[in-house]
Amino acid sequence: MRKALLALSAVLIASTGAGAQEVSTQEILQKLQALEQKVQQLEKENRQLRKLLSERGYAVSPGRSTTDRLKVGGRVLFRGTYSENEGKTIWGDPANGFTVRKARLFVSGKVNDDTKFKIMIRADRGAPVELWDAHLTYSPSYLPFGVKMGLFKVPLSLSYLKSGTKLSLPERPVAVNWIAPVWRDVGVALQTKPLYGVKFTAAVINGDGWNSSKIYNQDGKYAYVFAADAKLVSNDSYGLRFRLGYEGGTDHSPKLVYTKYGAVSVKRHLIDAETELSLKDYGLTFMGGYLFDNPTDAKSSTGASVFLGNAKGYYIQVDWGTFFDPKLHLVGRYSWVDPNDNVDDSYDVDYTTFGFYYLIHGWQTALRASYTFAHERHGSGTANNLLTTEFQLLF
Ligand SMILES: [Ca+2]
Ligand SMILES: [Ca+2]
Ligand SMILES: [Ca+2]
Repeated sequence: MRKALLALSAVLIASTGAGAQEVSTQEILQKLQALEQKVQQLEKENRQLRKLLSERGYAVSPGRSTTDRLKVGGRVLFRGTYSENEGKTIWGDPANGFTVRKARLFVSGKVNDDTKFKIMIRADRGAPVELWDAHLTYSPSYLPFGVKMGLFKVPLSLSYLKSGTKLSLPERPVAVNWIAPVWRDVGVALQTKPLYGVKFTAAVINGDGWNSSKIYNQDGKYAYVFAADAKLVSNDSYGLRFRLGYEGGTDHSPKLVYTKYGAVSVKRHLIDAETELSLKDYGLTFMGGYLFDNPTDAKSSTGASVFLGNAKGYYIQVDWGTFFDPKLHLVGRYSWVDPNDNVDDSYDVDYTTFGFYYLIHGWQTALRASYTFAHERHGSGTANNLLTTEFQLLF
């Protein structure tokens, strides 16, 4: 660093125009020496300041250390829940209590200008450490598209692709959580950006989702995902984004909603349309989505056919960054889902959620809280409304 600085100043001194010819070599050397002393003095002061800081318990490092080549980071998400009932919460966790909802570490970076990678491990809720992301992206300038391969988020739902660190409410809409493939899978994805703000994605994935056993294409069949994503408007005052996704092929994920009805594998014909509208002058962001799946060839674990109806669902959400404190956002959401239309009503629900988040230090240190009114649309209701509070730390 210092040598580069000195070389630069030598060039500057040597190139200061007509006057430069009158400067003798001796004078240049003297100036360099003076400069060298100043740099040494600065370095000394820098060391002293760092020492002082560390003595006072501070470390001198950026919050999320980033270099061109390597970025190391992670997060801890602490959660407390209070449910009306004693059993499981509407999200499947045991009711009432504290948990470490997310504990994650990642390394990402560039191998060169064309090749990026990311590896993330997690130990959510204290589960054994497991691989959660492991992918390479190769996007050389001579190709009109980039290729992503490995273990990554199924690139379908706008809600799911939004980073979990920037969610307005503790969980994604129930319609998305139940119908969209909100899990990781292994495969290859092509992505191209033919116009500014427009992105097309096509992926071939195992369709076996992710589970705690090894990641393989256990049924030998594939799932296919296509998505179009467009930022139709993006300026200082407004933002409008739309994403349309389709999943076909065989989905055999252990997290399929159809496992509620005994089907472990289906052919998907899923359409997911989601949009986000921001009115930045008012701190308002609206989101909405509609999902529809027509599953065919549903099979139980023994290979027997299972008769399923269509799955349908939607959500609307508003996020308001309050004018009296821009760190405080108020959020409301309504989400409706029928995972088995015209066949089974036992899981037809709608959830109405109110909440807030407070960005103490951006998303790096944030609080979230929400209350969900969980409504079972058929049969006798269950007392299962849920209060959730969260503290998030990114590093
Ligand atoms: Ca498969
Ligand atoms: Ca139903
Ligand atoms: Ca209820």
